[in-house]
Amino acid sequence: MERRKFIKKASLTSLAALIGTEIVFGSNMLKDYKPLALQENDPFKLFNLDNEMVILNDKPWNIEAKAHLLNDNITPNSKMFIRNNGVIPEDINEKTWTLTIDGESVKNKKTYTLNELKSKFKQHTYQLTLECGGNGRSEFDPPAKGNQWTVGAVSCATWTGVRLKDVLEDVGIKNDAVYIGYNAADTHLSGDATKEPISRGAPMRKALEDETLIAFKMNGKKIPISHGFPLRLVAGGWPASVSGKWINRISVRNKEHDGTKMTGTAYRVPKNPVSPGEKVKDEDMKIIESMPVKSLITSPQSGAIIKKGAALKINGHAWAGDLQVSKMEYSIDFGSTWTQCEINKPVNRLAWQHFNATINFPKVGYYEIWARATDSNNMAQPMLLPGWNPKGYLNNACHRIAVKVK
Ligand SMILES: Nc1nc2c(c(=O)[nH]1)N[C@H]1C(S)=C(S)[C@@H](COP(=O)(O)O)O[C@H]1N2
Ligand SMILES: [Mo]
Repeated sequence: MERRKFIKKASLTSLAALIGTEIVFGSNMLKDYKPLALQENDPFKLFNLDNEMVILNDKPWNIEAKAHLLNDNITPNSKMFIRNNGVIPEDINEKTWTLTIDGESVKNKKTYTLNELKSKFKQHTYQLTLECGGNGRSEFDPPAKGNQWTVGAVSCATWTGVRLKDVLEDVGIKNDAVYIGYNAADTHLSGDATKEPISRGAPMRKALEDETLIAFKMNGKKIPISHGFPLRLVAGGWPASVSGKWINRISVRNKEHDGTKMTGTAYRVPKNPVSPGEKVKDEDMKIIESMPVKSLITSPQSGAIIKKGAALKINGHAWAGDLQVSKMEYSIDFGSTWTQCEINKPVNRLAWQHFNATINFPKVGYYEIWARATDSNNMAQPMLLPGWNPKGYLNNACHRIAVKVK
């Protein structure tokens, strides 16, 4: 008879992290036993999410917020979208976790433990906007394959870590460096260990920005497993796919990084406008860099009933990739006329900005409130859908909510 195999300590630790507390007699669990709390596979318990979050996919987990859930200035963990390309790694042990910096353009390849990173380099904290390149995909026609994000694949949390540029300075960068690329511990959905779910990166100018972090804290605590514990890259303002979760390696490349999902239609859009449904050649596509200007009305919730004669306060956030939002407006007449909102300066570069306005409606009836942000280069959001592209990226159309005055 086969000997009973008990669960390994490392697995126990990550199971406990998923459940959110110690499994007291966990060492008695057989190797393949799955605790009931996880058998139910309830993502709300699993990831401690707000129960209004919307599951788009469970293999892999892809979960988005609704607009009104994002009303906080700083996105709490429970309301932060989750986007995975593969399987969340198990057996994460922060004591033995390392980050290797290598690549053709590194002078001295080095491997750091988490403690070395934390003690050797100065720590910085920023609020950083992360939006999935595919946020808004559900509106494109013909539809694009992939998760049908509506508006909720965006967040602005507080991230703490060390600057990638300080670490790169420590290893020394050769003159021919053009790009960094990350590798991470998540695994391919097929189970094929030779395949990676994703390995993206950014050109040196983004890698070397002050706000580009190798982060180990989110909202003041250890990063939740679903968001990249114990270590993730955070490059605010760019498609969030650049912000690699569970990273164990960053390579400094002497060419554009060619990892999984850097080529073809992945996170790339046509260089020139194409007609909907058109096939686009590889060489006519370009990598998405800074995200376009966009905004979200987070209060009231669409469908609100307003009392006749009462003024309505609206609130929301606006962001503009690497740029700032310089103007925020709303319209209640389907975009014929626009009125300015009040908008704050960002807390730091690449943090989203908060706006508000007080609206008086002329009479009872149905209205739509449309919100439009303009960036510091004077580019405004399109009122409706922007240019079609094969994978349905970069939909920055004006957010619209419906209200009734009764
Ligand atoms: N290792 C790894 N990093 C990753 C991903 C992934 O699947 N694996 N998904 C990327 C994508 S496409 C997005 S939009 C963001 C989502 O970050 P979040 O789940 O913390 O919100 O993580 C990025 N980093
Ligand atoms: Mo994404």
